[in-house]
Amino acid sequence: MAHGSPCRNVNCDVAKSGVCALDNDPIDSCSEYLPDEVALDHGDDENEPLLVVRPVEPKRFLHRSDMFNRSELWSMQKAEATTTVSLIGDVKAGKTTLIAALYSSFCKGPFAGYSFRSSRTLTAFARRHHKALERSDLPLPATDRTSRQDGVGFFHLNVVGQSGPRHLLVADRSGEDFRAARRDTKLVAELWELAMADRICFMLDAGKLSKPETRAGYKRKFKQQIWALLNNGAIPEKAALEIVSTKLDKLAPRPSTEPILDELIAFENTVIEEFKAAGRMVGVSHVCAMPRSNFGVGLIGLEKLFQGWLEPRAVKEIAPLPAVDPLRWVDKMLS
Ligand SMILES: Nc1nc2c(ncn2[C@@H]2O[C@H](COP(=O)(O)OP(=O)(O)O)[C@@H](O)[C@H]2O)c(=O)[nH]1
Ligand SMILES: [Mg+2]
Repeated sequence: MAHGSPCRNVNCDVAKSGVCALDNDPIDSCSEYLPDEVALDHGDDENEPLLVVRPVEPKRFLHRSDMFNRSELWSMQKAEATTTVSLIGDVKAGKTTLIAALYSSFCKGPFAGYSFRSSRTLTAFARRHHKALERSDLPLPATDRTSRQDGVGFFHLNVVGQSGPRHLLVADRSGEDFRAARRDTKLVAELWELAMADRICFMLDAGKLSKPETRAGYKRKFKQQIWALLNNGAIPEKAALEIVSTKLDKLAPRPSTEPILDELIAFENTVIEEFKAAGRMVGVSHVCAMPRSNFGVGLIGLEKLFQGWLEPRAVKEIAPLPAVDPLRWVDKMLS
């Protein structure tokens, strides 16, 4: 039998014609017809390429690990229940340093009653932290300036506490964006992340209140920032509001390590009253994330701040209110 032919009879052309030379029909009733043999691999064809079976490697997807942009944010929020915190503050108010300090706290171990589980933005955290600690040519450590071109980015932290695992997203936007929106309220609409924030923190640079020459101007700008956002509908009703006063070390003149808070508290109280008049509650936190003016002061308020951010909030009442004097029976069921 010619190799490759299903028939032992060399005169049979069944492979091509499909007709048995001995007129057997069906073909496999012929005793010479052995189609199965064809299927066998005789292993005598030296030119046949070797079939190499390689183990299938599982695909690995590496995360960029940089700050989330808008589309990455949506996919995260679709997959997990998240708490989003937005930091609002002028240039150099201490937003990025605060974020780096929270990351650095988790690098040391459990923090504020939570343990670190994972982060999808580790590189972004590490870069900010590195910059804050780096022994550079600068006279003092500093974080990279977040610029207007950067837009808004989100840091992600997945931690676990007594209430179970939590996903925290912290928005970091350039102070220049907030400053621009304060001066031209048409730009307020571009601060899109505020609409989805669970908590909005107004970052108050307490260092600016320590100097009589900057105090009055800074207080005015701080309030202007709040009103520009409130009056233009950028602060959602559902968001918890908080004044986060930063750089408390600047209120502790050496050799004292106790910040003098009178001026700060008096100003915070006027802002709280203004919020109250507008029908909004606002909390206050005091922090020192990098005591570079007075190291004796140490870190202040980070644990309490973080716990407040992840505090479970009252679930909103989503049941519809009963209709007044309903006409339809279906509406009467609610009352
Ligand atoms: N003394 C002191 N300086 C701080 C503190 N937090 C931040 N800074 C400094 O303030 C400057 C601006 O901080 P940064 O976090 O970049 O501000 P951002 O523009 O709001 O992100 C940096 O030089 C920081 O080192 C603090 O708690 N104490
Ligand atoms: Mg910044």
